[in-house]
Amino acid sequence: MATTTVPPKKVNRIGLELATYRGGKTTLCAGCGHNSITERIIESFFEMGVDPKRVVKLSGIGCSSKSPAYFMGTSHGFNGVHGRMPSVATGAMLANRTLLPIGVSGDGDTASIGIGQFVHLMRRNLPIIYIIEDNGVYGLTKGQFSATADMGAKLKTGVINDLPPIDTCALAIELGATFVGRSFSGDKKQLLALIEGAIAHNGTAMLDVISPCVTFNDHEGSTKSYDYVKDHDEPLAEMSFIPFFEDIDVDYDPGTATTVSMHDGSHLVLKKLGRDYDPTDKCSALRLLTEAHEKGDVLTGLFYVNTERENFMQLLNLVDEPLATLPESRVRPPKSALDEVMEELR
Ligand SMILES: Cc1ncc(C[n+]2csc(CCOP(=O)(O)OP(=O)(O)O)c2C)c(N)n1
Ligand code: SF4
Ligand SMILES: [Mg+2]
Repeated sequence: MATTTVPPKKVNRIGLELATYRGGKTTLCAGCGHNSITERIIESFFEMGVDPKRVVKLSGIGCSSKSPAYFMGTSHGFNGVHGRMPSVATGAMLANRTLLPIGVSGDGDTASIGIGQFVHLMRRNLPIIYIIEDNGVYGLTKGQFSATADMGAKLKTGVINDLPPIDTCALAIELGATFVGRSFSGDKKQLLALIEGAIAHNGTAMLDVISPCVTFNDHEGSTKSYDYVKDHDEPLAEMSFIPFFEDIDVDYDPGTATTVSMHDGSHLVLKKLGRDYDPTDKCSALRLLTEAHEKGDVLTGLFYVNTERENFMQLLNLVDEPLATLPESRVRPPKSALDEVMEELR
């Protein structure tokens, strides 16, 4: 009798299957861009061989902020108040710097109610992967314009947006984030390379991912619809990510590609698409974004990377061990130290 052999399931470099990186079943609308981003997060953490037990998932409020429930079900997680994920993330990292934090936010959560928290997170360069699932509307509360909606964009009801958008990438670069890019939920290859690069980065990695809301913002007149982004997407470069545990064997003409070495030994290879561009030049990144806005292009790719700047943990000169698990004898000043302070105040 013929025996059927079941092929072994693929495991990553730490012996885990892709299924380990999944979470609960999505409750978002079928076709929502946020679901595609979840898939890319699952694949990238699997491919990179990140231990889910090291990961902390953080979010605020919105359809986007529900996403962490749908990936890495065995990781730590905290669903904060609307727009307040950055302070929760900062606290978590101060308590345990050995964690790998991934924050998922929405354009409303980040660019409206949470903008004050966002700007301070960016300027601190906290080591975190911060993803904005950007659909230009408040999806959860039935599709009002958000602050990233383009001027002239039209709602289904016919209402026209007459305010200029906030470009979260330009803002993040200006403020000090050190790995900043934009992608589209429908561009699997580019988004995967960007998230893998973000995992390898040792500072704030801010990715604004255009993610159409099929229920409230996918019609003609919207500038965040699948059709509009497909027609106007201008990728800066063709991106590939080579993790530190794979040999770098790239055959390219140095005039046409740039390699970015990440702190963990991984590499991002950016093959130019007609444009001369240096992703380590902050001024040219800001100029490019301004020009793209003027032309109505949706520029995507890695706009800016700086692997040299100290992150928040290094700046604070924290000990390597998590503060949360240090014994009291190491976190509490002895009585003699307090007596000394009291003496100085006399
Ligand atoms: C303090 C507070 N204010 C307002 C709300 C109502 N509210 C819930 S989600 C949301 C906006 C969500 O938009 P976004 O972050 O873009 O997420 P999306 O649903 O589009 O993914 C608002 C205003 C709230 N929950 N809490
Ligand atoms: S309302 Fe929009 S953003 Fe929310 S789940 Fe549905 S498609 Fe996605
Ligand atoms: Mg939104």
